Order: sequence, then structure tokens, then C-alpha cells
Amino acid sequence: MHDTGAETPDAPGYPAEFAERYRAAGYWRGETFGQMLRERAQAHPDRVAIVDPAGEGRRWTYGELDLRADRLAAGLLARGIGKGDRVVVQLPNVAEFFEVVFALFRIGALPVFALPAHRETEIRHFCAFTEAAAYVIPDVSEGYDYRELATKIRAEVPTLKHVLVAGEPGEHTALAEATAEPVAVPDAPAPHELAFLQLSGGSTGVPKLIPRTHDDYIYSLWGSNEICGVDEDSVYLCALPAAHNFPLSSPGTLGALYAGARVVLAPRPSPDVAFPLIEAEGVTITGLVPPLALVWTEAAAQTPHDLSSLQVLLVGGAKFSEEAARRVRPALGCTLQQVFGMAEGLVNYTRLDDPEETIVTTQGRPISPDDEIRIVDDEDDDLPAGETGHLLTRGPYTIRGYWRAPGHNATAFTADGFYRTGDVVRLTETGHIVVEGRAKDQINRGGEKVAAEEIENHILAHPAVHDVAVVSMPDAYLGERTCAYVVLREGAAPVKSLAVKKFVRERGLAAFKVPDRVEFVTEFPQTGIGKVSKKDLRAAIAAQVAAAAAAQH
Ligand code: AMP
Ligand code: DBH
Repeated sequence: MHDTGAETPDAPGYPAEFAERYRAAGYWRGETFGQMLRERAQAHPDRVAIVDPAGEGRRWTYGELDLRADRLAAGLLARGIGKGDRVVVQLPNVAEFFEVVFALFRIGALPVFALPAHRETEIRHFCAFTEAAAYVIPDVSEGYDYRELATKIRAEVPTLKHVLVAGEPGEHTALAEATAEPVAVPDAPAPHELAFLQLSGGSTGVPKLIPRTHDDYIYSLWGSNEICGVDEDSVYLCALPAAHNFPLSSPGTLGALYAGARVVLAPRPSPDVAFPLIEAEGVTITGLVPPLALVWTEAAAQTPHDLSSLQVLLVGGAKFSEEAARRVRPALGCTLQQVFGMAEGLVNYTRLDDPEETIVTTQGRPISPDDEIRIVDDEDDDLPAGETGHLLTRGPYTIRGYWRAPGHNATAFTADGFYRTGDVVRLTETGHIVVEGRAKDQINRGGEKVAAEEIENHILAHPAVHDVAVVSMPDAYLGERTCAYVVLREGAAPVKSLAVKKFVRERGLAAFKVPDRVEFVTEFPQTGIGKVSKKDLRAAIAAQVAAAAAAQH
């Protein structure tokens, strides 16, 4: 009998007393993803689960998804992939994403969720660090051939024995060829065990991995479903990249499948792709990052498509401005739900019946009555009610530590297990959270997180660069963009801004991590104790951006 959470030598689990409490309270239902899909398929085999409009258009029923997951699970087992093995999954919004992750869930192998934008440097790290046994890719997507990337990574990472391709496999193995007649799974995962590793946006040199259990994640799904009104009649449009924690779980595709609802996959989130899908499929709910929510709001005014089925638009991943939030209901005719979440756990929503003022001015309140929220000063002392400070949290679906990161965990969590979110927030009298800023060294580029240190390390590798500091700069569309302040080596030949960007891109990084702007300086402003003052750099670039904008008017 297991009485704790994620019992694994790789990641700190929930202490026994907390695990017991979360079970007794009914948050942890003792379900796994594998069973969950089986039960839905038995209850309503012919109901449509996944709509993938790409290509000839596919509609998989719950029965079909269940069978496909079983067949792929058997094929993976036959290839020697089993419980606890890591499998890096880098798929766009295609039906196979669900076939693959449910097959892995069933055998207890752990998907490592990469984003389609990730390139050589990130994928090499995920595969090497997790000692991945397999890597799952599309053939070509958005003009990029993932098979070539896989060939390179496979040559470099000795544990990586299998590359599975959704589509034309080239020198690798087609997913369709990797299936077998369903078998009984010898050592199926238990609810308290790990289900997958999610990525953190992070603030450190290399991205950290987030270990989530079946029990804790499934709670975040049904908790979200209740708050967002998702039931078996819902139709969820997945417009953001499916692997991201927001569209995966808030309430996302997995929440929708938990409810027995229908998931519609949008290959791209732009209105020209999404609006026809909303009309054709009767989409009731979807989630967007703030820049896309703005684009949709504007496009809705002149679209010929009928969007009247849409009841709820979730917006999160980055701060949604009050002005933009106010425009959602008039433009799209649906209820806005702000969502402030993190792959590490805690998710907050404004409620559907909150007053409009609360919906447009706050980022919501936690899913669970047992989500513990502390707002503290720099010394970890609790602040008086209503004051702005660092958000710490602990609860039934928030991790107690990153995967294989004891050193980092020692500072990322308090001694009693609170996660330091790095967000600076305050609480309203109604208990709603308002995000006021950020203490972590990260740039939030319209929901895509960029860890300053990661980019700084890459730029420092340039032979002409002596020092670098990456900071955010304000941007009307994305909220923030990245600006790299560079000090060149004495006597180095001049380097152009474009050359620095090219250098970063050629190191094989996701495009969203390439600095938007590069400024050359001879020294950095310093803080009192002689560290680089990023605060001053942010103020300087913000002033420059404002002056340039003023000059245009
Ligand atoms: P990650 O830890 O990579 O999953 O990113 C989660 C982070 O995204 C949070 O800690 C916040 O910094 C940011 N974030 C997510 N949603 C919001 C929101 N609605 N408003 C402001 N920041 C947000
Ligand atoms: O930004 C995030 O990581 C995020 C935003 C909204 C998230 O993980 C979530 C909801 O679950």
C-alpha cells in the first residue's frame, strides 16, 4: 500500500501526511489516465473524442482512440519501452499526439513534453538529461523537417534507440508501423506515480522538468472542468500548442477528454484557421494567450463566421491588460475567464459568475480550497493582507520539487515545501489574485517564457562578447520582448546586432528565444553591491521604446 505521492528517487514526492489529506478530501481520486480513457471508451465508444481537420480530416471516437492507444502501447512494450522510461514527445496539434501520450500513460512510460518550436539545443538537452529511450516527431511541420533533427540527436544521445514519426518516417520508424495486437500491460502505473514530465519556462541556464502524477494532474483537470463549466456536451478548441500546460490541462484537451467532451485541434491559432472550426464544430470553449486574444477580438468584428457557439474564452500565460479584457465580451459574445497558471501546479481562474469588474481586473483564484497561498517579503515573512509581494504556494497539484534537480530545489522551494513562483502579486478582498510583476529573471514574451540566463549563456559563447545582460522591453503586441545588452571585448572588431541574433539562432534554439533587440554598451549600470542592475537596463530600454513610439506620432 502506497501512502505517499510521487515515490521516486528522481523527484521529491508529497509527504505522507499531505498525500493522505488530499486523498481523504477527495481531490486524489485514485485514477490513472490509462483507466480514465478506458472507462470513457466503454461508456460511450462512438462519441467523437478528437477532431483533427488537417489533411483529409480525421474524427476519432473514444473507442478508436482507446484502441489506438492499446495498439501503440503493445508495440512500444514489444520494442522494450516500458514503465519509467522517458519519451520526448514533440508533436504539433495532430490526433497522434493523443494516441502517443495515452499509449505512454498506459504503460507508465513518461512523456517529456517538448514544444514544436524547440530545436537542436533544447531537444538534445531533453533527450540527454532524461536519458530518453525514444523521441516522437512529425515528419515535416510548418516547413521544418523534424526527421533531420532526430537523426542528429540520435547520433549524439546513446540511450535514444527509437525515433517514431507521425507521417513519412524517412530513415526512422513510422508510428503506424510501431503498433501491435493489444496485450495486458505487465506493470501498469499506480495513481500516485508519475505520469509525465512537463517543461518549466524557467529562469535558469537550462530548462527544468516538472514531474506530475496521475492523481495530482487529474485533480487539476476535474477541478478545472467544474470551474469552467466543461461537461460531456462541451467542445474544446485546442488553438495553442497541445503540449503546453495551459491547453493541456486548464481545462484543456485532457480536461475535455476527462469530461467525455470533444476536442478539436487547430493546426494554427489564427482567426482564419480557428473561426471556421468554431463554426463547423460548434466550439464552446477555448484558451488563448493575450496577444492572440487581442487578434481574435479585432478579427471577430468583421468575420463572416458564426461564433455564437463560443461560451467561454480563457486567457492566460501572461498578464492580460484590463483594456483588452474589457473588449472580449462585446466582441466575441462569450464570457472571459482569466487564468493564471503554471506547469508546476497552481492554477487560478476568475469564475464564470464573478462580477465583470473582477473578471477584467484580476487573474482569478485557486482551483482548490487546499491550495495554500502565501504572499511574502524578501525575507519570506508574510505581508499584511492586500500588500504586494512574492507568491509562494503549496497544494494538492503543485509539485514538491523538480525532476533530478536537488540543488535547484533547495532554493526553488521553502523548507516546508512551498513553491517559489517568482511572481509578484497581491490579493483582493475577495481573495482574487492580481499579478503585479515578476521577481524571477525571465521574459514573458506573450506567454512564451524566456529564461534570461539561458540566452545570456549562448550569447557569451560569441568570441567577441565580453559580457551580456538579457532583459524585457515593453511591447504593445506581446507585452514584453527580449533585449540583450552586450559589452564587446576590448579590441574586438565591431559586431552587428543582426550578427548576434544570427549567432543565437544558429546555436539551434527555438526562434522565440532569439533576442528581439541587441544594444551595445561599454559597461552595465551597477547595483549598490556591484551587480548588474537589470532594473536600470529595463528602465533604459523602456524609455527608448517610449521615445521612439512618441516620435512616430
Ligand atoms: P511556467 O512556470 O513556465 O509554466 O510559467 C508560468 C508563469 O507564467 C507564471 O508563474 C507567471 O509568471 C506566468 N503567467 C501565467 N499566467 C499568467 C497570467 N494570467 N498573468 C500573468 N502571468 C501569468
Ligand atoms: O503560463 C502557464 O504556464 C499557464 C497558464 C495558464 C499554465 O501552465 C496553465 C494555465 O495551466
